[in-house]
Amino acid sequence: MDRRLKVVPDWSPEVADHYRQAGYWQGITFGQLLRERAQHQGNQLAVIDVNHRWTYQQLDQLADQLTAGLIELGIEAGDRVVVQLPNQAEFFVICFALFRLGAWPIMALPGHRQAEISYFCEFSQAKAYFIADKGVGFDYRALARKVMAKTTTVNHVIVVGEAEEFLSFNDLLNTGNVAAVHSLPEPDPSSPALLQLSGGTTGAPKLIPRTHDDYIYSLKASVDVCRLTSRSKYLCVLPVAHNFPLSSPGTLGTLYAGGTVILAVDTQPDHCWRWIAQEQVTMTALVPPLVNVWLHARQQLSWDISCLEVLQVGGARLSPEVAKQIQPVLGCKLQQVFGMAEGLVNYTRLDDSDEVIIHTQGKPMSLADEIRIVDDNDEVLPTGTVGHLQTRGPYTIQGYFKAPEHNQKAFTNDGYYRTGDRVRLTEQGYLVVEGRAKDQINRGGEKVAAEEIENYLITHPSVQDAALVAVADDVLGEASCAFIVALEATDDHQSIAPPKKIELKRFLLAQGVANYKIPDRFVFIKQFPKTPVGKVNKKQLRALVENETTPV
Ligand code: OOB
Repeated sequence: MDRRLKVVPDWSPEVADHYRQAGYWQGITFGQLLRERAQHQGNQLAVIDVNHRWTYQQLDQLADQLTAGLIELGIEAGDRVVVQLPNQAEFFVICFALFRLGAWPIMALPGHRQAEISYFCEFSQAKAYFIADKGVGFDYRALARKVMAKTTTVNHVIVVGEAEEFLSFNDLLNTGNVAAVHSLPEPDPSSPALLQLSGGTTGAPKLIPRTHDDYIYSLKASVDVCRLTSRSKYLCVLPVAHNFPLSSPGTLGTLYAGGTVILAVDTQPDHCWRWIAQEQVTMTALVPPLVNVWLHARQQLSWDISCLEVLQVGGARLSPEVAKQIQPVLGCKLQQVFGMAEGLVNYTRLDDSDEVIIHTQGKPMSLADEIRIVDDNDEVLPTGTVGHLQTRGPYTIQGYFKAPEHNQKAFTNDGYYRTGDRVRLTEQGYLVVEGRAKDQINRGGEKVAAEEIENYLITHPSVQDAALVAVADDVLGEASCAFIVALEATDDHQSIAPPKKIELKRFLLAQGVANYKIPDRFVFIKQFPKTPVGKVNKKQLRALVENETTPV
């Protein structure tokens, strides 16, 4: 059987054996990992946030208590559970409890709204949904009410904080039989530990099954490259569930190394630098737009952040001009990170030359990563030529969860993932990201699938057609621009007036679409330019805005 057609596509037995024999896959689970850390360095601080300072032993104990509570609720191995929390310590209790049970957390982002969350629940048939009561001016219980009004599968909403009519996280910690947790069967390390979210290129978001074996290996390799130790202190500024701050090496990598994770609730320098100075943070990670904010703040703020050794930047293109300023202005080393939730992560190395650190996006973290750069016909190109990046390896998935048709397009017959990125390889084997072939907008690290938003827009009664494209933006790097062909008022459609921008924004928000996916600009156009094969010519649309030949 074609492995891409499976519900959870996996590696062939031969390849899996090889990854085990070679020591990439260690055959351990996340539950065991935390238990081991708790036994050997129980008193070391594991997670810090504004309200908590938990040691490894406390985190381990809380994870056991929650596992016991989840058993009482009937959550079992293989069940899916949507987790949507801002950066707070309970996130790790929830994840490790689900890891221990063998249930699969779906890593929703705090910015997701009804459209995304309902889709995750229904598509994955999730049994439970974890939220915080409130976060940055938003009440997640109100969102949960909307989700619950429609869902056919979710039985439990569990709230960290004031639960109102839902289940309280704190109560759940004290309801189960903790002794029973110790006799739970250990999940198979080759089974999924979690479902990550894809940046997406299609109408429906894709879920990425990451196994205990593959994800733990990606932590180990990241920790080696980034030289994390039990003395490392990692400040998590980006949303914790995202693959970059979660695993590259991020928070889970820091816990793998036995270090301390500090969770920031705000990305602003004043808040983050206070943490850095107070906790003697050694490493953190940002997306490019935040780097600019931090660089500009340096003049005004006098926090001593000299303890910060490494600033990782990734998720979107970092310009060499900005890259150059990091060491002189912030006083720490830059590490560029080019990764993807599907697997492959590239890092510049800490001892690379300035030339490499400033001008490339790094090289694969593992010798077992296989990469190739190909033309439109999948033919391998000579070194130095820009082409499509394809990859496979011990921590790059073989297919998305429950997406057989899409998998046949997104993965080659020989198991390579088509990343959709256009890159070139330098003589020294480093990758430079030159562009993108996938139909996606990268809003400063936040990914928007064009088709998803176009599908919503064309359901508006006065929209005939819609095309979402990326346009250059000084702050975000890229912003999203929706081109709209309005439905002409004909005899049959007398009542239809051309829509206004604000109306379309409200329309999308009313559909429950996350804020960051709302187009930054709208441009009305009579008809779309077409390519020779009759597709919408997005390149030409982009040029219209960039040359400002159309009033925006
Ligand atoms: C990370 O993961 P995703 O899944 O949100 O997005 C992956 C895509 C890549 O395919 C590429 O198009 C873009 O984001 N990207 C970059 C980049 N890092 C990611 N484009 C240019 N330069 C970079 N440095 O974004 C992600 C996952 C793990 C580690 C780091 C980033």
